[in-house]
Amino acid sequence: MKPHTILLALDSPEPARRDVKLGTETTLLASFAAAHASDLLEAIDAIARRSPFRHMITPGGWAMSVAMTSCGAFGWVTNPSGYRYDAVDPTTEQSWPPMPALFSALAARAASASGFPGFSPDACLINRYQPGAHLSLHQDRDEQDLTAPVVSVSLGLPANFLWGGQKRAVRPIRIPLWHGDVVVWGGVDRLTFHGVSRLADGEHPLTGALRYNLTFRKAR
Ligand code: MD6
Ligand code: FE
Repeated sequence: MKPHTILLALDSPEPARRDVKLGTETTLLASFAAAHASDLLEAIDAIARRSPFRHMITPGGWAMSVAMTSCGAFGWVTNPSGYRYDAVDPTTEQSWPPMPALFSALAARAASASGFPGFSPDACLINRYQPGAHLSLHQDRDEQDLTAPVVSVSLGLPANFLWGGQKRAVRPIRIPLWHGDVVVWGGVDRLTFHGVSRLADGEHPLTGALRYNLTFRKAR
């Protein structure tokens, strides 16, 4: 092998990867959404023009480093008294932008491919990370229907996903999530503690110095 061949392989930002089972009922579908990335990003921009990204304040009083907005019938919001799903965006005092058909179709296909047929999300939380932003270890437990999975789509800069256990004390493992990766998780893994490490500096051809994550859920 010529030296430049090796360099090319190391330079490649997204090495060829396979789907991986992260847990009994958790699947990483490598690059599953990559072909739709530009359309997804365009739709995110349109949503953010109606319901802008904002740094919500946690009940503890801290501004989150991750900027968030939502689309679909319900959006995820925080306020001094806790977290909840609301049909109204508190920033605009209007309903959230509708969920684009591309979003719900992609989420349903990913869920099906991972053993959760018939997934019909009514909420899509959109997270935007700039370098330094992170998400502390948490469980997704604000949804009424915990039998439905969560489908998570990563776009732009890569991030290390922290994947823990059923108790906060379990030390999480790190799983890099690349542009286009989709994680589907439900069933016995639905309440697994997880988070996202501080985003490293970088430049992605489609998003610049940003990472986006879409999480689809059945909130009600
Ligand atoms: C993120 N994701 O990747 C944050 N939650 O930016 C989550 O918090 C998450 O990816 C539940 C299921 C999948 C996720
Ligand atoms: Fe989460």
